[in-house]
Amino acid sequence: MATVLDGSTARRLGGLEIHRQDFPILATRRNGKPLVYLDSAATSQKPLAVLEAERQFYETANANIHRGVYHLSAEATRLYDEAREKLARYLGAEHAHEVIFTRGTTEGINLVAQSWGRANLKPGDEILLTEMEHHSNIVPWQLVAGQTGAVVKAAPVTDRGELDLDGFKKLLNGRTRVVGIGHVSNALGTINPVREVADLAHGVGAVVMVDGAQSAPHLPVDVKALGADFFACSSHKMLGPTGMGALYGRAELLDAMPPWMGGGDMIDQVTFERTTFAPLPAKFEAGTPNIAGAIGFGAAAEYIQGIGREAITAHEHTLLEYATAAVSDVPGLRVVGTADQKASVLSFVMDGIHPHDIGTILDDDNVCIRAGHHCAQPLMRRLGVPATARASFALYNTEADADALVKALHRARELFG
Ligand code: C6P
Repeated sequence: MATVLDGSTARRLGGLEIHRQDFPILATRRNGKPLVYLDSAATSQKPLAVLEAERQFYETANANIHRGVYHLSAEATRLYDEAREKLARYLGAEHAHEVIFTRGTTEGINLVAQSWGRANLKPGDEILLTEMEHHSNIVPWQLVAGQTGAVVKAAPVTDRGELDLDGFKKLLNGRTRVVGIGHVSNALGTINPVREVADLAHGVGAVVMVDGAQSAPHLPVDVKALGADFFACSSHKMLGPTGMGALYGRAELLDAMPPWMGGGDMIDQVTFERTTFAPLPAKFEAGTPNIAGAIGFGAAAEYIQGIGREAITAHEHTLLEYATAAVSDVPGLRVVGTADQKASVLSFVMDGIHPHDIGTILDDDNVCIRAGHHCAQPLMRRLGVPATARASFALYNTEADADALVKALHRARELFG
């Protein structure tokens, strides 16, 4: 049974309901059942503002950027540059050229590992991560460790899924050159104390790579206040199109870094003997970029800011608390990840039912959740579970979605006994 809401909670939950109509997919039904989309940590749904921005670009301004002398190319370039400024504002970057457009968080972290890492790491240097990192913030570092002789270490997490700060401090030392940390864990929802970690890392001269894939959509992000040297995020988790992302880097770091991909648009002069490179941000954007994607991404950032990130954070927090209380009534269900500070993710296991079976049964009720290791195998191993079922919330979810989740979980319980 769902927890009964008091009046003020209900009002707060209803506060963002008006925005549901901006997301056409939420009005779809399957077998007569409304869509209950609880997998926004995997990818978010898209509002009309984003769909329209891309459509309008293709209908009225489509041309390649930085190349044509004709008006259409100038307009495409203007829209692309404007999108970068929107993302810089969204992330709190001081300069637009500190924002590099990428294909997503994964590419952003690989860029830092391959460009900064290969130029700066040497044998014996240490790369300090945490046990709750997504594979995207592990594997790129292992690759560059293999190339440079550096070593990857992982700071421990507690049974509740919080970073063990003492354990982190024990591993941090003068050999630590880079600290990689997820702002919000995709598997558990834990919000990490990034500022504290960044201050400690800077104290030993390390640079800080923040994986912002799960924080940029849900929390007010200010890269300066966080102390991030690098911050990567994905458009598709932030109501924007797929195949698009942003990497923030401090200008003096990016300036000193070599390009990691070569091609058109990133050069100054090319001869067969030698090439000189364009200034930021072009140095890191070889080839024709995802122009429409950038414009859609900018529209998504603007849409979120129009609603207000504080309001979104508060809404999702209330919903997470509501859903967490409500699922506790399901027999044999255990929440995995009970950190004090959490955002938007509810991971759980159920006695006698594999998470994949939970996901399949819920799908009969048109309730979409994710089941699996969530690309965080070391974390699953640490917590002693092969996989979890995960419901994740966004600004368009309501208490009715949480109620549908709980109802479907009771049905799963009945089916499996
Ligand atoms: N997490 C999830 O269901 P890309 O694929 O590059 O947009 O994002 C990768 C990534 C990096 N870090 C974190 C913390 C993430 O959550 C993700 C993507 C999805 O949890 C797909 S595995």
